[in-house]
Amino acid sequence: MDDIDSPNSLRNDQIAAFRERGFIKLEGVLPVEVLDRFGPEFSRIVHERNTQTLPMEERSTRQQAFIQVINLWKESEEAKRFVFGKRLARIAAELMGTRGVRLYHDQALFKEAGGGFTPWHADQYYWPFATDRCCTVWIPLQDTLAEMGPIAFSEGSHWVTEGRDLNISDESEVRIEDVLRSAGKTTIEQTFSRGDVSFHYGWTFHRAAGNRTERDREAMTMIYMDVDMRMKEEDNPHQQAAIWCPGVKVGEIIDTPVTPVIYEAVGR
Ligand SMILES: O=C(O)CCC(=O)C(=O)O
Repeated sequence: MDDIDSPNSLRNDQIAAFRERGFIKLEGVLPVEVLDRFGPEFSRIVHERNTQTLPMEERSTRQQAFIQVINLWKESEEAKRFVFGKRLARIAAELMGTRGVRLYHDQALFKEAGGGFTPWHADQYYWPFATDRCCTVWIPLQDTLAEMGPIAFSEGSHWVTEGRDLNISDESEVRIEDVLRSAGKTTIEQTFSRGDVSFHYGWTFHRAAGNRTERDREAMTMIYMDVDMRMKEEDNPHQQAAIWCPGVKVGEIIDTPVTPVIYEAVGR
């Protein structure tokens, strides 16, 4: 009923589309029973750990965009069960063409009722990774129509290098929008039903509209990296390698107790 480990086969054209476009939305990957089981646990943890108490109008753009809680897997066995599930991890490995994936971290992104837009950014800006074999799975916990602010991607933007050095901010929204317009890129915003998920590469530019409804838009995410990912020199203060890759030296595989292997293909 609530299986999160069994394989979900991908077609070759889906893998090709992911690599070409930089993202893919996959329908019905998780049974709704899984969301019924784990969704309330994620909400519980987010509301318990949330420290944001400012009224919306007094917050920065980033603070208006979402409540962010990292590494729910460390908070409860139930959350860990989901985050360590093999189904999504295997899809990530197959999309990226790696022999397996490690978890970098998970994070819940709850866009509150009336919450603001998520500015354009690329996630890999925040990670000290030597290659681009990393991705995020975005898992909405409810049906997500356009007015709730589903994640939206710039098609083929993982090839665009300008704008990669921008922290998520008002500046990134304006400058990356400009870069993508000049490059002739198209923004793809799709609605999600419960059970649908999307994957995007670390360098794929994405954003989300504000939540114009009276209900929170709850999303869970996991960041996967190539099982053989090596650490590079930090190139901005947000990467905080000492915290996220404890004990790892530049050039070494990010093999630590907090970056566990979630899926590895056997016999390859
Ligand atoms: O949920 C959002 O509003 C943004 C999602 C995002 O930036 C991500 O999953 O990498």
